[in-house]
Order: sequence, then structure tokens, then C-alpha cells
Amino acid sequence: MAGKRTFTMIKPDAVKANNIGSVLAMMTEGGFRVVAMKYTKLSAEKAGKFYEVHKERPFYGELVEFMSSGPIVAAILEKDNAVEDFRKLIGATNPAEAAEGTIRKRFAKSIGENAVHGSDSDENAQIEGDFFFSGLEKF
Ligand code: 3AN
Repeated sequence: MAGKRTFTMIKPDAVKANNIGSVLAMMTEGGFRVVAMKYTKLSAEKAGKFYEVHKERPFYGELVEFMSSGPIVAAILEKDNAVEDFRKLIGATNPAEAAEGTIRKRFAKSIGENAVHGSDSDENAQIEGDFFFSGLEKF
């Protein structure tokens, strides 16, 4: 059965462009409820740990540098079929391929600086949410 929760980050490019409010509006208007949220900044070490699965990919260094370059908003979101529906709402990794009406189509600059993160499985949603939030921070 598909899970009800996913994990997201509003990435440094979207924060810098002052788009936190507009991105959050698209998430809540898309039917997602906020379970947990924080405004924070990843150290290079923490970003490296978060993206450890991509360690062997050629863009890993660039990704870690970018994700630790400025503040982000981390959040756990809830909705039926959360992971799949949220991936649809954010659009393709490469904004040039993202569908009209998606968050990345509207806000992403490039394949690397693509405005938002969305978990790719229920298992990763759980792991990623636990990376940022304790049980006392989820409502
Ligand atoms: P998604 O975020 O759509 O799940 P992944 O998991 O393939 O995409 O990649 C994780 C992150 O790595 C992306 N959000 C993006 O910031 C970065 N990334 C992916 N592919 C590239 C690439 N070819 N060049 C630079 N950065 C990339």
C-alpha cells in the first residue's frame, strides 16, 4: 500500500530567489498537509550524508556544494499516495523536461539547481524525514 507521507526540501536556489512562499503554496494547494517543517542550513558534511546514495555519480561534489551553499526549508508532507503524487507535482529532475504546472517548471533553473527535492520511495521518505526531524517535531 502506498504511504501517506513524503519528505521535501526547498533548495538554496529557490530560497535565494525568495520563492519559499510560492513553492509552499503550490504544495498546500496540491493537497499536501505539513507534518513537520524547519528553516535550516546543511553543512557540507550533512549534505554529503543526505546524498550518500549519489556518492559515485559525477555530479555528487557539485550537488553537495550547492545544497550546503545557503539555507533550505525541510518538511514532511502528508497526503494519500504522497510520494508518487508529490513527484508529479514537482516534475522532472531536468526543468527543461518538467511538465507545465509543476513546481520545477515554474521555479527550477537547471538540472542541478532544481528548486525542490521530493523522496523517490516510501522507504526513503521515512529515512529522509528522520534525518531532519525527531518524533516531537511531527504533528
Ligand atoms: P530527483 O531529485 O528528481 O529525485 P535524482 O535523485 O536523480 O533526482 O538526483 C538528485 C539530485 O541530484 C537532483 N535533485 C539534482 O539536484 C542533482 N542532479 C541530478 N542529476 C544531475 C546532473 N546530471 N547534474 C547535476 N546535478 C544533478
